[in-house]
Amino acid sequence: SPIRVAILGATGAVGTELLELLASRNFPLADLKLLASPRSAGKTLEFQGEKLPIQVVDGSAFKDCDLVLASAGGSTSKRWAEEITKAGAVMVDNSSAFRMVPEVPLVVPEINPEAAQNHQGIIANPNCTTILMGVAIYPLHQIQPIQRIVVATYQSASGAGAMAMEEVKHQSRDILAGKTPQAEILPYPLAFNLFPHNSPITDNHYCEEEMKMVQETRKIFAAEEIRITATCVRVPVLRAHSEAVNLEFATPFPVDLAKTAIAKAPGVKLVEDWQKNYFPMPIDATGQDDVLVGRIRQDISHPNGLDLWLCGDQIRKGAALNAVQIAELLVERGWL
Ligand code: A2P
Ligand code: 11C
Repeated sequence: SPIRVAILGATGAVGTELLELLASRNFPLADLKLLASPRSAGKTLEFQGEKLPIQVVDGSAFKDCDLVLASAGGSTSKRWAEEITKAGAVMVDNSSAFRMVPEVPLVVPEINPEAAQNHQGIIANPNCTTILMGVAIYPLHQIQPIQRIVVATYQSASGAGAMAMEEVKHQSRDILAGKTPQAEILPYPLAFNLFPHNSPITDNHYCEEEMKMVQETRKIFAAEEIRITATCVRVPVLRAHSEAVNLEFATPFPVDLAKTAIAKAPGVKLVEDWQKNYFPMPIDATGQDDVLVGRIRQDISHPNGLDLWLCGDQIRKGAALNAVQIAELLVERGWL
């Protein structure tokens, strides 16, 4: 039966994509409520040709909801989680607030759909870089367990929200006009520049984004033993993230087997033209559902190593699409 849905953070980069996906994927909607902060009071958003009002979130907003897709930041998720679950709705949360809580499933439908079954009202959507890497390498992990991952990311502005995307455009215009670029949303100018990821640095000198890749990947793969190290970098790309991934196995992993496995896995697309030196690029991944994977090659420094390169739309599979796929999974399996 049709579902009563609310989007918390409907005006954001991920929120507007959620709206688009619910429409284009014909999600079985009984009702759709758009929620945001007081800054958005009085605004509307278009959905299937209709103008829907944005409501300022409050305690009564979640009555009459079956499902809440939340993408308004961790503190907003924490603020409203209890109200949402008390109202009897299931929360699919795109923030990092609950991801590592043991009883909260952390789900990528191509990897661990069954984990969603035992939810207690909250299901967490992983960090974008974790999702994109996960769908690309899980097909290999199923053939032979991955022992160690070394990853470097090239993360677009969209990961810092819609305002950060606008900021990079402004900065680019300013630089081309000979002006000094201003940084307000991001900590430093990103246009014509890059910097190590802007999340807080933790005690071990990794930033939070890097530790999310370590911890979330292990939880989703249900493989605490995988050794993972990450270096996360913000680059002046608008929407899609890229990642250079080195994998180590217990024995050699044939490159051809890796290519076949990735080519037939759900959610990924093999993109390689060695003659033309054409491989995944953020502009090609933008707007795509699939994670593009290429440059799959033997690691010449280690007999049991493989290298690969991937690009994925941070707002789509990295966030909104994965959340909608979780919602579809709940509906299909009757787990709402
Ligand atoms: P608003 O537009 O009213 O500020 P992004 O990730 O693109 O920056 O988007 C963040 C989303 O989260 C926006 O929809 C924003 O709404 C929403 N949001 C931010 N803070 C709050 C809050 N305190 N309560 C409700 N929604 C919030
Ligand atoms: C980025 N991955 O690209 C971040 C944004 O834990 O959901 C999302 C952070 C998160 O900056």
